[in-house]
Amino acid sequence: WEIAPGAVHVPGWLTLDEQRHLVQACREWARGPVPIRHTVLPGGGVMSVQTVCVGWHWQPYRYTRLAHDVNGRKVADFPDWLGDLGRRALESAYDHPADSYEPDTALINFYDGQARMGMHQDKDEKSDAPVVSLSVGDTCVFRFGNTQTRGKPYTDVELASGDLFVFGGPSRLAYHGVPKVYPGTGDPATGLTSGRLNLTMRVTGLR
Ligand code: MD5
Ligand code: FE
Repeated sequence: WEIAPGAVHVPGWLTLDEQRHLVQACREWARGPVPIRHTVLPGGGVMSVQTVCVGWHWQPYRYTRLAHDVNGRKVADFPDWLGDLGRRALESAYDHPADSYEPDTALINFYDGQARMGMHQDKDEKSDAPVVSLSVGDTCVFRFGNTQTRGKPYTDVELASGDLFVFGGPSRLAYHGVPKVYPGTGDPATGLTSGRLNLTMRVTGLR
C-alpha cells in the first residue's frame, strides 16, 4: 500500500516468531547499557513515549556515541541480524534489491495506553536513506502528514502488530505522529502483554 510517493505500508509483514524475537531483543536493550527512559526535551518537556537506542544514541536533536543525557554510557551495538531485517523490509516494500542499505541506528519507542507522539519531522540524520518502521503490540493511529506544515493535509493509518512501514524519497521528511494507541488490541503471544513497541531503523550518515 503506497500512502504517498516513497511511503509504503505493508500490513502483517512480520511473522509472530519475528515479533517475539523483536520483543525479546527490545526487552534486553531496555535494561541497558543505557536504560529506556522518557526523553527530556531542551524546553523542559518530557516525552510520554519511552525510548531506547541501538548503534547511535538519539538525544534531542542529534545522534551521539555516548548517552550524555542518561548515564554517559555507550549504547548497545547495532546487530547484523537487524540490518538484514532492514534490507529484507526495504525489498518487500519497494520490490527491488536493497543490498546497499546499511542502517546504523535503531530507535525503539514504547507507548503505554496514554502515550502519544506529536507531529514532527525526522531530520537529525545526515542521509536521505529510507527509514524502516516495525510495530509490535497494540494498534495505533499513525498520522502521516505533508512536508510543509504540522497540520492538514494528513492521512491517518492504523498500524497493527507486525506491520511494516517504509519512509523514503519525498516522504522521508514528511511530518508524522501517533495521536492514539488502542489499549488491549495486541496479541499477548508476541510476548508484549500491553502497550505498543515501534522500532525504526535509520542511516545516521555519521561515523
Ligand atoms: C512511531 N516513530 O511509531 C514512529 C514511527 C520516531 C517516530 O516517529 O521519530 O521515533 S517512525 C515514522 C517515520 C519516520 C521517518 C519518516 C516518517 C515517519 N515520515 O516521513 O512520515 O513511534
Ligand atoms: Fe519520527
